Amino acid sequence: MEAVETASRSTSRSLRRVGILYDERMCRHHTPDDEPHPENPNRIRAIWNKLQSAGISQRCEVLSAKEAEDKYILSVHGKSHVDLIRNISSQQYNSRRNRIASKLNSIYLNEGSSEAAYLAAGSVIEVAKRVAKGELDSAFAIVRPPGHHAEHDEAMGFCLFNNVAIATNFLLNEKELGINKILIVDWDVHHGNGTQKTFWKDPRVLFFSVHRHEFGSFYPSNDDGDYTMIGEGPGAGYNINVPWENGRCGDADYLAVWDHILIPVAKQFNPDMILISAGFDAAVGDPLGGCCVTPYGYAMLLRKLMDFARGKIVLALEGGYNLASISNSALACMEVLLDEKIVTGSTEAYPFESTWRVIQVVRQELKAFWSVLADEVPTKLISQKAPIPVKKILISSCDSEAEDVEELLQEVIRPLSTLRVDEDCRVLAESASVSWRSDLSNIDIWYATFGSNMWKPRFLFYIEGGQVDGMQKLCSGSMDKRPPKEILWKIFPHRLFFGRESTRTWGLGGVAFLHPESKNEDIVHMCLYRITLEQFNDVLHQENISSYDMSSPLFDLDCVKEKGSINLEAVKLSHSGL
Ligand code: Q9C
Ligand code: ZN
Repeated sequence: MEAVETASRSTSRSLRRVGILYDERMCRHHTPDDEPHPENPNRIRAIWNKLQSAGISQRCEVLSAKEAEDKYILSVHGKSHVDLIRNISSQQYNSRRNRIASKLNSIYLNEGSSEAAYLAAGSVIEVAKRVAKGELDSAFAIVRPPGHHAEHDEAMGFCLFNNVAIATNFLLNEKELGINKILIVDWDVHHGNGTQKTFWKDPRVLFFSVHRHEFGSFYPSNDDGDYTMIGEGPGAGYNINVPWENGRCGDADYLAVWDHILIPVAKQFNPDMILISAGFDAAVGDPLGGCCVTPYGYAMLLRKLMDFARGKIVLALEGGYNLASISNSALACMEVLLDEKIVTGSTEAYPFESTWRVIQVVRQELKAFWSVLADEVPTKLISQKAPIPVKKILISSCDSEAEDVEELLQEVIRPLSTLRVDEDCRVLAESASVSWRSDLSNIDIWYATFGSNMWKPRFLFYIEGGQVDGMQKLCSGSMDKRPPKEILWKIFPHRLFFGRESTRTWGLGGVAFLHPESKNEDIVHMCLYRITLEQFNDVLHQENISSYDMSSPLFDLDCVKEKGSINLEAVKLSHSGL
C-alpha cells in the first residue's frame, strides 16, 4: 500500500490531495566547472524554498524522486540515446564528456547528469501514476533537467530525457490505470519539439503547445512549431501549435488562446488526464522568454484546465530562468491546485492584433478536426486589441529657435524614432548581461513626462516598485531605487505630436514628441524628473511591459550620438528628457 493512502490528513492539509515532488539530487546536474548558466540547480531550489516558506509544501503530500526504469524511457528514446545518458556521468566518459556535449545543441553534461536525468523522468512518472490511481488529485514535479526538447535520439535545449513524453507513454501503457486519452499542454515559451514528434501519429495524445516562434527564428529555430504542423495519419488534428509572431505576449494573449482554442478543444477531446509541460519562461522577467505572463495569469490558465479530466492534472517543470519569476509562478499554480484561492476576473490588457490573427489561422487549420473551432471568432472580440495609450514621453529640445525645423526633424526625430522601444528584442546571450547598467548609472537625464507620470507617487512605482494604482500591474521598480534627484515643472511653448503611426505596445500613436516647431498658442505642461539613464531604461522597460529582456538597454546615448549633431552636451543643456 502506498504511503499517501494511509497518511491521515491533518487539518492543516488541504481538502485536495496535492502532490509535490522535490529532490536535491537533481541539483547535481550542472555545468562542468559551475560556470553560470540559466538552467542551473538554483532554479528548483528557489521554487522549493518559496513553496516551503509560503507554507504550501506543508499542505501537500511531499514525494521524493525515483529513477525511471530503462523500459519506460525506451518508449520514447532510442537505445543508443538511453545508453549514452546512462553512462555519460561515468568515469570512462570523463575525457569525452565535454566534447560530446559541445556537439549537441545547447547541452552541458557533468558527473551528475545521468542521475538527474533518470530522476527527472522517474519523478514525472511517479506523480503521474499516483494521480492516475486517484491517490492524489493533482501534483507538481519540480524537476530538472527539463525534457520537452529531447527527441528520440537527441538531447537538446537543456533537455536530456523527455520527462513528460515518457510519463505519458507510461500512463497509456499501464492499461489498468484506465488512462486512454491524455492532453499535454506545453506552456513553456519554447516549442515542445520532442513531445510533438513523440506523439505525431498518436490520436491518444493531444499535444498543445503555445510558444514564441517568430516565423521560425526563435529557439529551436525551425518550422516544427508552425501552426501547420497538426500531426499525421491517425494523429492528424491531435497536434496543435500556437506560434507567437512576437515576444511580449502576456496574460491577455494566453487567455485569448485558452478561451478560443485550447478550452473548446479540451472539452471536445475530453481527456482522462492532463499533463502540463510547465515551463515558466513565458513569465514576466524571464531573461530568455521576453514574454510577460504574471503569476495571476498562470493561475488562470491552470484553473481553466482543472474543469477537465476530473481535475487529474500533473505539472512538470520545464524551462524558466528568472528565479523570482518561476517561484512566484509556481506558487500561484500550487494555490490553484490546492483550491484555496478563487481566481477569476480578467486582465487589464487586450491581446495583440497578431494574437487574434494567430488564433484565427489555428482555428482555420484545425476546424476540420474540431467542430468547436468552426465558427468565426466574433469581430467584436477581435477589435479589442492592445489599447491606445494615454501618454508618452520622449521630448526633443525645449527652447529651440525653430529656425531650422527641417534639420531638427532630421536630427532629433529620426534618431528618436529608431529607438528599440517597439522592436523585438531577441535574446542573444543566454543570461541577461547587466554590463550596460554601470555605464548608464552615472549619466543623469531629464525625463520629461506628461499624463499619469506627472503624479509623483504614481511615477515612483517605476523606480521603487509596487502596485500601480488602478491597474493590476505590479512594477518591479528600477534596480537603482534612489528617488529622482530633482523634480521640475515646466511649460513648453510646443505641442505634442505622435511620432509614429502606432507601436505594437501602445497601439496608435504610441510615442509622443514635442514638436520642434513652436506656434503661438502651443503650450504643454510637463513634469521633469532628474534620474539616471539606467533608471530611465528600467522605467521604459516597465512602461512598455513588452520587453523584459534586460540584457541590453532600450536606450543609450549611442542612439543619439551616432546620428551626429545631437551631442551629449546639447541633450544636457537643453533640459531635454527622453
Ligand atoms: N543561440 C527550455 O526552456 N537557447 N529550453 C539556445 C542558441 C536554448 C530552452 C540559444 C534555449 C533552450 C527547456
Ligand atoms: Zn523553454
